[in-house]
Amino acid sequence: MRQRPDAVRLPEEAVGRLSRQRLIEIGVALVLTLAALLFVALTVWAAEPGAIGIADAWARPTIGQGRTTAAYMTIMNRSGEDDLLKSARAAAAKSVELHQTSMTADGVMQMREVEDGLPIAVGETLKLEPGGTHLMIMGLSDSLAAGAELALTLEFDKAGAIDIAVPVSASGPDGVGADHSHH
Ligand SMILES: [Cu+2]
Repeated sequence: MRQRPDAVRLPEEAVGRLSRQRLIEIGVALVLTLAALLFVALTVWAAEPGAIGIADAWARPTIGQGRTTAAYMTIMNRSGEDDLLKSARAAAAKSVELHQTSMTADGVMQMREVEDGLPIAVGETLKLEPGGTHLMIMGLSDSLAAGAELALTLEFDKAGAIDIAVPVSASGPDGVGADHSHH
């Protein structure tokens, strides 16, 4: 027996209604998922003020009775505006200075304090590394041994204060600075 076109269309419409309903359900599920993702994203964003990223931080162990050391790290400015690392401090130290190492004309390594802070433009990465710019940590209340952690606070012009825990290690995460000849 030949089916009339009408008889064929009816079940199709039923299927059509079903899938529309399913589409709405999927749509609602998607919206809820997106809302959840957005919430997570906003939470992460809030935990990273100004979206300044800090990676590969490390500080040298102190030597003997010395209570001075240097800390290094990579700072990425993923925020939407230029920023400036103004200063740093540590509860365990009397002072933390921003230092720049340079070579004099006669080949002597010198460190000088960076008075006006370290600018980091949008999208730029600032590397604090042995032989270059570093944080000089002075007047530590105790020695720092490899394996310990040093709590530091970085003060940015726009992003404000960012607390980091700096692992104490004889060399950086990628093995840099293992020799002790300079800061
Ligand atoms: Cu220094």
